[in-house]
Amino acid sequence: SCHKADDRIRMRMSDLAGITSEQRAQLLKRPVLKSDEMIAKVKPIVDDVRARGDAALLELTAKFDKAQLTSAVVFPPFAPETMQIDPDVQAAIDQAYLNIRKFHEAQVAQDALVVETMPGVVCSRFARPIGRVGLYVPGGTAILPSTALMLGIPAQVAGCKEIVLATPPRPDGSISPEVMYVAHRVGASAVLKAGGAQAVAAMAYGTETVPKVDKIFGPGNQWVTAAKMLVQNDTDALVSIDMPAGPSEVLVIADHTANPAFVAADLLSQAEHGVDSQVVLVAVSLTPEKLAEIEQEVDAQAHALSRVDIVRQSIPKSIVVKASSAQEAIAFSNDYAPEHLILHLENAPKHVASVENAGSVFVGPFTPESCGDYASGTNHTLPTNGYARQFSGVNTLSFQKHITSQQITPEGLKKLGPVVATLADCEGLQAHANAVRIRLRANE
Ligand code: HSO
Ligand code: ZN
Repeated sequence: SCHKADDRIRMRMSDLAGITSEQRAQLLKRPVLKSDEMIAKVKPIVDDVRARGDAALLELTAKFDKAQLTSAVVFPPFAPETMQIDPDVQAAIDQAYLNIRKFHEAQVAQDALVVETMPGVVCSRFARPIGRVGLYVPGGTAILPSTALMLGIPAQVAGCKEIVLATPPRPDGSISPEVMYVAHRVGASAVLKAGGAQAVAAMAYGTETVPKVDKIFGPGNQWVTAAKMLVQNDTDALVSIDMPAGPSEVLVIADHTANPAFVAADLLSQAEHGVDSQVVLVAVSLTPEKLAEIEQEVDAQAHALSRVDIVRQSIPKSIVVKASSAQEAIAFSNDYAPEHLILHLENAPKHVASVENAGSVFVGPFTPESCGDYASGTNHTLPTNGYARQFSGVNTLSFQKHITSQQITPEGLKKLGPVVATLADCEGLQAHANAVRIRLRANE
């Protein structure tokens, strides 16, 4: 090939056959998130914004984003010149918008759940939007209008009344027009030109100009994640968060039917996100030749990328894990609980039933993760770091809460009342029992 052997970009090899449980546990590990340390670092920033509001926010934005702003918030209607984008990009955003909207609208339960548990005892449950939400759209090495879509659309579909979209400004004080266009499409009620812990703090507590929100969503760097965790634990802020976030991940399972170029392209699409991206290939009974082909493809495709310098750091930290069957591969994946799982397997759809832990699954050779990242309809804000064991990705329900309700008739109380009174007596809570008996007597 055209480059020197020592310039090869390659993954580390390991084999599930004959490894110890300690070695297996090592393969399942992510880099340690130093959350305590980071929380201590962001605390002064969060406290400063809380205490001094806009003055602190503007100073921190000047310091970290090198942008001199006189005001951190833009309210709609947004000036057309701030949303001027390439017509092809606009058409692509519009198509992505429709698909994501369609999938997220289907997640809304139209009617309240109504169940008569005993004659005359009717219990129900209905959804209401979370009133005010804050959406964090990262800046940094790539502009991410797709993240604005993934957070803004479910907020809009859920019916949130206030949608604050925060994203770090560029040094000239502007926001990328693509992100502004999405803010407009999703009906954002404010765009906050701030990033990092200071943006999270401003949305959690509110400032003179930044509206306070009830829940904060979105991926971000360690500073953003730590700030979200900090404000979530402050009962004065009274704010919740979507989920803890870590570096982006993909686990690809490939067998003899896999196309080496497709597999390599999928691995690299995750590896280019950042130097700490987590990329795992589980190779199911691949011949050494086939494995070598994948490695060559990774190397060759990597060198052609504009972000080769990022990939040069993330790919050598990535691992190839050899497995002897698809079942063994899926079992490993379930233990790893990847953010994204791609199945390059013979009869890929039949294996989906065995998936227990994953943020989102990509089935078959023509389903690249990129489609889910941008435009197929599913959400790309997904649990990382193994949290796919207990968290769902962001979805329409993430922007709602459920209220339960009940109504009992006199006949219903006649049947249910004695049950409740007995349990209240058992717990020694006489007032509870009285609240029932006083009514039973009145109905006699
Ligand atoms: N793969 C990322 C999402 C994204 N990809 C945005 C491209 N743009 C989430 O894990
Ligand atoms: Zn991506």
